[in-house]
Amino acid sequence: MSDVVVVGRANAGKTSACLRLARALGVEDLVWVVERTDGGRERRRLPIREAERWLTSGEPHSTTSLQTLAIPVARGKVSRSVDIVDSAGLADGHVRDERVRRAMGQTLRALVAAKAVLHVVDAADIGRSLEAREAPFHALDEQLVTIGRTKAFYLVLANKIDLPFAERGVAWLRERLQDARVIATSAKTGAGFDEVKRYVWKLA
Ligand SMILES: Nc1nc2c(ncn2[C@@H]2O[C@H](COP(=O)(O)OP(=O)(O)OP(=O)(O)O)[C@@H](O)[C@H]2O)c(=O)[nH]1
Ligand SMILES: [Mg+2]
Repeated sequence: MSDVVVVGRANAGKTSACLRLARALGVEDLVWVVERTDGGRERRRLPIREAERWLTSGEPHSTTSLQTLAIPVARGKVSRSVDIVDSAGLADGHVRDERVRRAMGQTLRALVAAKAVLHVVDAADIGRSLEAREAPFHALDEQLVTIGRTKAFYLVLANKIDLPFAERGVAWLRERLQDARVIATSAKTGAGFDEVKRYVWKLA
């Protein structure tokens, strides 16, 4: 069993990407363990079709705890599993809400301990910033890339490619992160997740 920690800025699509990945790996009933920041743990179960409605939202900081999805992976006769750890989104600067700050601390601890990291980036947001001649990448993502490169497994998901300007964002990311693996994805349409699945499958 190995852990893949999913990190990124708030609202990049981390939870949606976890659910897409679970679907691509054949999960129908989602079992997930929520590790609250007060140390409590809860185990929950939900059909994958309903999970998106309950777990994702357009508001940033909708995930406020580590949520581990245990995904069974059949490899020949041996049944293994891979744990996908969805984390609370990170943000630059001072965050007023203490609950969100605690959740961000929990994400950073998981990130430091992880051997395998999926970094979700909103490629449409980068494309829009480029169009507006604004800085496309912020210090936070730079730091995540630096940490990610130290890991045994590091994959960047250039997400939201179904949205306008995302193509430009993906091209910019590929140019900028030359030696990192960048996969263009849409957690909305499922594009790119067969490729993500092949990498994650190898980790089981
Ligand atoms: N168009 C489009 N929307 C997406 C995609 N991925 C996620 N979204 C939307 O973006 C919003 C944020 O998605 P989440 O999966 O909750 O993002 P998150 O990174 O987990 O957010 P936090 O937990 O708040 O940090 C939701 O409204 C999703 O429906 C995508 O590939 N394309
Ligand atoms: Mg989330």
